[in-house]
Amino acid sequence: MKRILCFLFTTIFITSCAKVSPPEPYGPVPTESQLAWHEMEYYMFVHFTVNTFTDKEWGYGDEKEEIFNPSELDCTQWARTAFEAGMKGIIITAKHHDGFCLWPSELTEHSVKNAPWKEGKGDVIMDLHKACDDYGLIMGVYLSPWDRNSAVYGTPEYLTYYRGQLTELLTRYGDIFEVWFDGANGGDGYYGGARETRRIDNKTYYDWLFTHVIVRELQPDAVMFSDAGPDVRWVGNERGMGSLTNWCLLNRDDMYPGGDFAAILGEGHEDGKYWVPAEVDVSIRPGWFWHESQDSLVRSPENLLELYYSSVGRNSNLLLNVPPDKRGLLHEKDVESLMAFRELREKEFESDLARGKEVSASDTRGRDFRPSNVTDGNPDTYWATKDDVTNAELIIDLGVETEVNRILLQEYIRLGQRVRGFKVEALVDGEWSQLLDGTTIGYKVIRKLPVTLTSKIKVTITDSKACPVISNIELYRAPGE
Ligand code: FUL
Repeated sequence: MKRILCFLFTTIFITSCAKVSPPEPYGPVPTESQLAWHEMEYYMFVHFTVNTFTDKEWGYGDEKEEIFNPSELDCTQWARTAFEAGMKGIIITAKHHDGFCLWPSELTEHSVKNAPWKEGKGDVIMDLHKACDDYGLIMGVYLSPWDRNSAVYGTPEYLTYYRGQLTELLTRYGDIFEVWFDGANGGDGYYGGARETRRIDNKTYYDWLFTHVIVRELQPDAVMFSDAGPDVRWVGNERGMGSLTNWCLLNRDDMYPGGDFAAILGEGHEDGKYWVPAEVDVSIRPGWFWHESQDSLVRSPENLLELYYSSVGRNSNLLLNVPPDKRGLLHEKDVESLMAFRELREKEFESDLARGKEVSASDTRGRDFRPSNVTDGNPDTYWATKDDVTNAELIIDLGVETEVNRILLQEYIRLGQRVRGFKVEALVDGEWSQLLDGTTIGYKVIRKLPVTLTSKIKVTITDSKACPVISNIELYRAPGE
């Protein structure tokens, strides 16, 4: 009898101590570069070229180099502003559709080297690279595939030129975090004096896979953006609107930049074969380039906060364009708005009311995956259920009656994006009252809730592709409501 008891106790002891294995990844998962990209969340777009001086949005390609002559160009001011605004990096139009290069490319005469600025000795990309380094920011480059200046645009020779330019940009300026390929393609232009319309087949002309290999070789840690990825996708609009249902997944095999895909880019594909999260690109002004007539039309701090909710709050990154003016400086109006937006944002998320609070769950995988991992402030720990559970609830005990009106949720995306549906309830007068009905989560969602006085918040994962893995839940009482 003694022996049987001893055996039983030992078995129970060993079983309870056995380490439960983490869930297997489900579906596509992000690469390390994509994970680092997700964490950047908010960074600056800089549109600057001859257009700044001609008051245009798209230069024809025949602009004289002499017109590029900023009187006070100061990339340090751009980087300082981005840093003080809480941004993590800057992506610059190294070359826009007009073909003018902001660096002294050896492959064309149409660049800063023939401009009066710094007597042709200037290099905006180098200046920005140094300024970014000084402020701990990282730099990205936009190299427009469409080039209205190049005489060879539309022929195979242009691809050699384009890739040569890309090689210069990816080898001269340190680490590049994102390479931005836009989808505007072909049309009328100067084309070395031909002044004609050139159409290309954007599905085949650029032979993108070849170009991707060059980027991977020269900057293995960079992500590449376009309508179709391969690493980061366009969100499908330039209004700053991420999609409420937003899968980081995309079936991109048959997609290409400049195709007619805007309608599906917001949501992505629930059954997508690749991890290709969405980036929201939007301008602080009506135009992408600076126009004096738009100095009075800079987005207000409140408007920027709404953009933040509709981008970062919807599982997307926010690439906010702030165009330098003719002086080569970010305009005072834009800077003022950015700083006030930072203050608003800080007040909005001043104190996480869920941090360190007790959490219980209807199901838990094991000790390492305990419910309180979602309120421990550690992005590397998460709550997970057993493999066969795809519907489960968490209750955060706030201890005392507390007012809340914002919730932030994150999945542990190293294991894939899983959640299809969730809801949020609050205990009000002893009854559960529903505050929110949501769909996907992904890297991060931040949602507004009605102002609610409660002591307990319940988050129910109502539908998930595989057992849910939730790394973080935060609750806030934002002011002003
Ligand atoms: C588009 C361009 O045509 C616009 O001028 C702007 O640069 C925007 C961000 O991308 O493709």
